[in-house]
Amino acid sequence: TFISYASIFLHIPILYLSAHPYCQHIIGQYCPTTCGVADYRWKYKEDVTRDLDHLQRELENIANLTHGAEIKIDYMKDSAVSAQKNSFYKKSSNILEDVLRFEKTIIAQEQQIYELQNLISSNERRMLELKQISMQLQQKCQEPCQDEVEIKPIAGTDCQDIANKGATSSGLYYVKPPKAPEQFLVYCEIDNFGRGFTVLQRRRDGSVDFNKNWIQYKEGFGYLSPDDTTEFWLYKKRAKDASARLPSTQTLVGSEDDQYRLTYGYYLSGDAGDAFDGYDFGDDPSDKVYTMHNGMQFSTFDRDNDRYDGNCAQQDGSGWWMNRCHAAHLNGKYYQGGRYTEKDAGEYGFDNGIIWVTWHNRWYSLKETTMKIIPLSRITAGGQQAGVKQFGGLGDA
Ligand SMILES: [Ca+2]
Repeated sequence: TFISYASIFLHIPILYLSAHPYCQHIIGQYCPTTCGVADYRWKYKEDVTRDLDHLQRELENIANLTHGAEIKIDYMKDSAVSAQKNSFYKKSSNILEDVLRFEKTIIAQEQQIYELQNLISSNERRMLELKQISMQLQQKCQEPCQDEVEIKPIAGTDCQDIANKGATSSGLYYVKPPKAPEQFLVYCEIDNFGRGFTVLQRRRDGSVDFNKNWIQYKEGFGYLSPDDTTEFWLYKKRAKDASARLPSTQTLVGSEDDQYRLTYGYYLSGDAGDAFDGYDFGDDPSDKVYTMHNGMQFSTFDRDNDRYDGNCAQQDGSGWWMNRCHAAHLNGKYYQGGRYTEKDAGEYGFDNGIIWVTWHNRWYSLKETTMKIIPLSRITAGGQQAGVKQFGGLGDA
């Protein structure tokens, strides 16, 4: 095409000269004249014209092609824009979102894996510790077993029998009443006069919850200690039958068939008075009858044997010889400060403390109590004032 352009410039004068075809005859033969040049150039006119035509067509083609290309480019631009706007863009952004989501999932899973690894290693540590403890225990178990609690060697039918056999100090003893199927452990209080008391109940710090069900009261609960530092309810513990368990105090409590009825026919005077005999609160003429405990059956929240329309044991949170309901309530809720109010009493708002109403009013909860059993023979033998007074000497002022 470079040659073709050169041709265009050369042929412009030729075309002009070709308007004078006759001059070739006038101008000389040897030295090329203008006409000669023109004539010489004329011979190429046809080729040049053809070249020009060809060139023009080429140019036109190029122009057409350029136009088409422009259209194509425009179209492509449009397509690109619309594609970006439409499916492609959406697709790619969806893919992006998916990728992000996967990345997040991967990160979360990596975190989980990390946490699990930590858990595994902490578990491994703990297992190691447990193995060590287990090894220590195994070593200990290989040593001959020694009871760390001192249990006195003398045994008897009850604590008085034990005292009669020569025991002089309080502590843990085995007793086996004649009808009991097996011996069981009790705390015996033995005083300097050789009197033995079987401790039935001990309250001293509120460490044991006395809101227990029938079976628990039947089996006993809390903790026995050789130095009288713990709280418990021993009654019926490891004994199928209360009368078998306590033959020498058979008038105190009945058998389970009779719901462990309290038969408390005696009380020798003490500072605390006899709350078991009921109390006239001044609310109702029948107060004393309604609150005496003598002859009452034992009740727990799941065994209502009281003489009240409702459930005294449930309302007052204890197991006790409920009437409707009580003047004495030694299995009541422990209140650290002693004094308490209806608000403190919780859901039911009744006097649910450790109460001995002939000594303190019903809104004072005793801080220490002990219930002890003594043989009936000792009462009838006389001279038991001090012992029973101790029974009444509950708590503090
Ligand atoms: Ca009832």
